Amino acid sequence: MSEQPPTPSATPELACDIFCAVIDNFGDIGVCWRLARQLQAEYGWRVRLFVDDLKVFHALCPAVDATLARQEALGVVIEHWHDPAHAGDRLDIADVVIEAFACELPPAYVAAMARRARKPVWVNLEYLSGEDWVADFHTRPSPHPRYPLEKTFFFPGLGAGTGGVLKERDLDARRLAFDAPAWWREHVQGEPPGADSTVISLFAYENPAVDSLLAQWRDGAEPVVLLVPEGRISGALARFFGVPRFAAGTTARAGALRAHALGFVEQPRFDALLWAADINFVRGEDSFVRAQWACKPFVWHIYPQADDAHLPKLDAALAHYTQALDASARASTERFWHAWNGAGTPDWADFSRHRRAQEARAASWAGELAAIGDLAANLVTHVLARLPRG
Ligand code: TRH
Repeated sequence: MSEQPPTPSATPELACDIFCAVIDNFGDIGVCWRLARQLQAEYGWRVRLFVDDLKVFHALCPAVDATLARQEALGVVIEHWHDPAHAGDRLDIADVVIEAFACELPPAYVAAMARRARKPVWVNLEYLSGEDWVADFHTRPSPHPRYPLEKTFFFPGLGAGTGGVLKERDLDARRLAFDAPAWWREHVQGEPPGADSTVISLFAYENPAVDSLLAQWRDGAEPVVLLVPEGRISGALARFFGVPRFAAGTTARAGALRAHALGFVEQPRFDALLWAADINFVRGEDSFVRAQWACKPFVWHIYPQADDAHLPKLDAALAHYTQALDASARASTERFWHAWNGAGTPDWADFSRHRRAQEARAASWAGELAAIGDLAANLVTHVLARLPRG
């Protein structure tokens, strides 16, 4: 969509309000916070972020004080959206209004949008899916039933014709400048493991397949070093190693497996975990995207939905990612991802046999994904084309 990404100097300094309702976990605010920072830092927009759960936000950005109604962090104004009808201390309507993931805007805010002389550009930011239909629905307009307002649906995606996914301008440069020894000293109090070890990061929901996988790593011929951010999978690690808690700072060993529990870090530091590992297990939406930019093989634990609605999304992502692999590596990756998402038992030996091919593919896939353009750039282009003149 944006072969020519908009440059900050060519972009008017717009006011932008983003509304985010946290459903669960970290993904909703994770995506909104990343987008807010990018619009502010890369385009100079004045961004205000309405969030209904500041405690979850605090985990991603410790500077956020969960007791404050209004505050600023990293150049973004943050409002505690304490009630669905609440629309800030003053009813200031921005030039650009983003409702994330179909959260409903406060009725008074929508009414004021309709009264504004220059109507705001109103965007509903959808969840990411790699499915083909996304390109057809991306940027479709939806006129408001009562007001002279139009909202458009902006779809993140993994294929041409979609909104793409977020990627900061300096991300590749930061990845290439990653100081691995410093990271290992800070987070694991030691030097990076030798080349004979496979380093795996594990960020996942509770997963019945994890016990089998831990046992395979323990009993394998190659040393495995596991990096586990504290969270929903930690209980399974504690049970496996027979320790009361697998809390940050814990190290446990069994056979060829050494596992380190890590503290949850602020969002800008999350990528370094992915860069430190050889293979990344990620989940949800935002960490799934970051794993793709890390240019390392990855395994996705997709957010489970009712009626298995997530399974076509899993297969769509697999189709993009494995496209250039040979039939055997492709089938093995599919088997492993399916097993990690509830269909079968993961077979590490089968999966890791294709490691070199997966590494090459992870790098080429990141290049293909980048060709769609970064979501923030695509969104800015979309907004500028719809901004009322005058
Ligand atoms: O937390 P998630 O599972 O989030 C979600 C939500 O469940 C949401 O409702 C659902 O719709 C969506 O998934 C699909 O996974 P995700 O999206 O990867 O978000 C995790 C965020 O946490 C991501 O921004 C990275 C960040 N993070 C840190 O900042 N520090 C850390 O130490 C870790 C482990 C993660």
